[in-house]
Amino acid sequence: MAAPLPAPGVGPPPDEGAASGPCGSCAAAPGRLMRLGLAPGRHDHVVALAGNPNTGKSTVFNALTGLRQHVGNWSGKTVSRAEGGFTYGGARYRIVDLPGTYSLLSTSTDEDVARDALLFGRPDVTVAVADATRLERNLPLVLQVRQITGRVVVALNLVDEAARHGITVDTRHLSRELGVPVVATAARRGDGLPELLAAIAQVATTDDPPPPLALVHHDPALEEAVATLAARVEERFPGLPNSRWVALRLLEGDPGIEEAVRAGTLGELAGAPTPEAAA
Ligand SMILES: Nc1nc2c(ncn2[C@@H]2O[C@H](COP(=O)(O)OP(=O)(O)OP(=O)(O)O)[C@@H](O)[C@H]2O)c(=O)[nH]1
Ligand SMILES: [Mg+2]
Repeated sequence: MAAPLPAPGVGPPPDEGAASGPCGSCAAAPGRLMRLGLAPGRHDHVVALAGNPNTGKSTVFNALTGLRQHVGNWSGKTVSRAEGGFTYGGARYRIVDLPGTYSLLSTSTDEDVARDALLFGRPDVTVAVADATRLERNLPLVLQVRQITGRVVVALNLVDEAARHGITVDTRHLSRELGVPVVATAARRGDGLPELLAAIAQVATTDDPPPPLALVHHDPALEEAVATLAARVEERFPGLPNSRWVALRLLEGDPGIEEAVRAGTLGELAGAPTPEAAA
């Protein structure tokens, strides 16, 4: 296991390729982090940080990249996506810090940024950062993320705060229930980040991720409507992931998704050709 990471946010952001991690000269060794700052260019894996507002996403982002995304004790600090990089175990990662969101069913513009990145950006790993002191409020988003992908790691953050309130979370049980790794972290002081990195690397490289949690409907009429509509969505937006999710939103009358379908921009979110371009 790698040594604990030093506290994040000390010193200026490193230059591209410069090492600021605990083992700058041995980035290719397994279990070692090298922070790459902005790190444009090639990468092996993309990691997205998702979660409710104020759960510590930017704190994790800063610790892994050496960058200094705004961190503060109020919700809604991150309003657009920020990207940085690190290497770990010889692989190069691009990591995306997203605005906090309570739901992928969206909402506000900030939340749309997060929703679109998660649903249509197809990250290799989604790290769902959850607040251990308010787990019940954080789990709906974690479950929604699990419904779109099995390539998920849950960072159960703020466990230091939780401990102060006498709260402990059975991470093993939670991991079993969700079917993905759950790692306890106190990101502000670097606790659990080596374990989080190991879980990210494992999920990024596995050939056999668990399937997304099923969007099951017990009403056969609804199931048929979802299947029919999903097929139409796929036809109109070839290559669009999560067409069943889109179909459900359309049936619910989600105005943002309706507009993206009507304007033909839904495909662009996935990097797929627009219907016009594909025609
Ligand atoms: N005690 C404690 N505080 C933490 C921990 N992680 C982050 N914080 C603090 O929690 C607050 C929110 O952290 P951020 O990283 O800005 O949270 P965020 O999820 O990016 O917030 P938004 O961008 O608004 O969604 C800051 O004051 C951090 O210093 C932790 O593990 N323990
Ligand atoms: Mg943030």
